[in-house]
Amino acid sequence: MEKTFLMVKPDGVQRGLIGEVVSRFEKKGFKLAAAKLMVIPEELAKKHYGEHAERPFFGELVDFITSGPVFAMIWEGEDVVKTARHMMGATKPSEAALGTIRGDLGLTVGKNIIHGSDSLESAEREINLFFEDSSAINYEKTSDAWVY
Ligand code: FUP
Repeated sequence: MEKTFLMVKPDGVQRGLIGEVVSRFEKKGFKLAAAKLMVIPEELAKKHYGEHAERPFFGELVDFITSGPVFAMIWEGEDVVKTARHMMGATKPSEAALGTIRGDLGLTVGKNIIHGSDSLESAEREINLFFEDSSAINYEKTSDAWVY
């Protein structure tokens, strides 16, 4: 089954939105395969956001994402990468549709509550960066029979 990497960013953790975010993906029917509360080391943050290394906001981005705990997760399900991106909403909360996480709960592009992989390739890369091979739990979710 397809997997993606999602992360409640430091603003979401501080605002008490872990449960809200997890709840949306649970209700949609996706399966949580791994989760951990962690403070991202600077080196990992730089690798994770490597594609933005030349952008003017890179320093701020790394400072922000390492500024406090994040809640890192692996979620599984049919088309989870693309569907999770829809559920997150556009990068800028001012452009994110209502009903999405960023559209409902965010105000600024920097503090936009959630990160989610933008392709199958980045999902694999980010899962490998944040989780050990063995940490995704393979289990049967009985409600899956009612989702698929
Ligand atoms: P997204 O995939 O929607 O998280 O967006 P990007 O990968 O394009 O950007 C990653 C993060 O960089 C965003 F969550 C917020 C930050 N960012 C800025 O701070 N300023 C910008 O102009 C663009 C992105």
